[in-house]
Amino acid sequence: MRFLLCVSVLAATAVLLPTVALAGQANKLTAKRGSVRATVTFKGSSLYASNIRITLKRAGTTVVDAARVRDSASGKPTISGPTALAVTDLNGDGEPEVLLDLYSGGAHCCTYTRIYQFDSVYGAYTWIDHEWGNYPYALEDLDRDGTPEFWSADDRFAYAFSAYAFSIPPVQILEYRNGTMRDMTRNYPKTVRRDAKTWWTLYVKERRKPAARRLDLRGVLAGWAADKYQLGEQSDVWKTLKGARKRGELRGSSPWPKGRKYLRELRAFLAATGYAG
Ligand SMILES: [Ca+2]
Ligand SMILES: [Ca+2]
Repeated sequence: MRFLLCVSVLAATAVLLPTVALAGQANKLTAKRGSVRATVTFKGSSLYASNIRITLKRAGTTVVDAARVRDSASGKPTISGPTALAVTDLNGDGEPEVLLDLYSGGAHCCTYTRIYQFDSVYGAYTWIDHEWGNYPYALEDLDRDGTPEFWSADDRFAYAFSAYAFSIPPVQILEYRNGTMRDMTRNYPKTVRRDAKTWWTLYVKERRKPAARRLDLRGVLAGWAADKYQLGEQSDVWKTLKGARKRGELRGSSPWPKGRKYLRELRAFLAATGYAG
């Protein structure tokens, strides 16, 4: 139930973000691992910040000196609020990376992580941004190999088959390798099976309730189906979904598809998002 808890918290993301200070007040985040020390300063709060600057020191040398944190696309100084800073070795090469979490506003959108990686050839830091969308992440060494994975949920399922509140996203596990984030969810079947079980339990509990008082089962079953696909159990999915349609469980409000149309669109969606591959 851990992830269910995690997801249920998400609707209040904006409220839960660590805040706050009075506008104009200077704030500071620091983190350190091994020889790498990171400092972020900003004015305002983690909801709306200005003058965000980052300093990265490595082995006693200042590599990035109070540089403005800029938007990757526009190059303009970002106003995304810094919410967390961490230093950890993401790929097990002995060199710690720096993770800066930023929140760019909105109730259901958008948190992203900027990952700074040291380039030993140029003696400088480069970065990538990874968008999380509606769902948070946790860094956890799921396979206990000494390097952490990003444990989150697939944001493409938000609003896909039901309203946001009933959208159930399947678990998504990402690894940072060679300067990019890679979806490695299929390599973690135990975690996926636990996630599938969570959504199945929720479905069974909800379908017993009168239609007017239960969650939109279309959203719950979509997330469960994606987990089952990751486990190679597609035939279970369609057997269950066809039964659900016959029992009238795939009805609900528009504009989301219902009945047979739901089955068709979910099948196409799972293929388009790479679950069927
Ligand atoms: Ca590293
Ligand atoms: Ca690991």
